[in-house]
Amino acid sequence: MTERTFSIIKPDATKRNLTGKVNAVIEDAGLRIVAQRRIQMSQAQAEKFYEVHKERPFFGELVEFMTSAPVVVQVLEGDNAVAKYREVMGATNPEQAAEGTIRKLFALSVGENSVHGSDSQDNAKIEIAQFFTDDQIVG
Ligand code: RTP
Ligand code: MG
Repeated sequence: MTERTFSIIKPDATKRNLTGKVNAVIEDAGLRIVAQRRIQMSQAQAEKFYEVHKERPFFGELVEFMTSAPVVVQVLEGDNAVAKYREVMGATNPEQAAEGTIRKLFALSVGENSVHGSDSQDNAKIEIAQFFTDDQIVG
């Protein structure tokens, strides 16, 4: 089933000029980038986006990292896009990520792990709406 997921190319990747290389892996996997914008996340935006993790010990570090440099926010479309993109991203910890995944190829550590992808269709809808209006998504 064609669906959409939300992606962020994180600061460690934008700082190393890897946006195009990450996008090539996304497109080679059959996902279509149907919206994309480079932004500097504010502290409030990052805190809201990662609200589910606010009690976790790494929350402060995570917000600091996500606001440390520009990020690229994206909407990806394709067959089973949510699950497919999680597969393409690889495990949260790059040491456990499978060969050929974005995190295996590019991530520096469990914190600086190059990309975010929604973990469910419900969260994908919520996350997309935080950064894009419907008319900004062109499928
Ligand atoms: P994401 O939400 O960014 O797509 O990553 P994920 O689902 O694979 O991982 P999640 O458990 O949702 O954690 C969100 C992000 O928090 C950072 N993190 N740091 N220092 C740590 O132990 C730690 N654990 C998680 C990572 O940047 C992770 O992607
Ligand atoms: Mg997550």
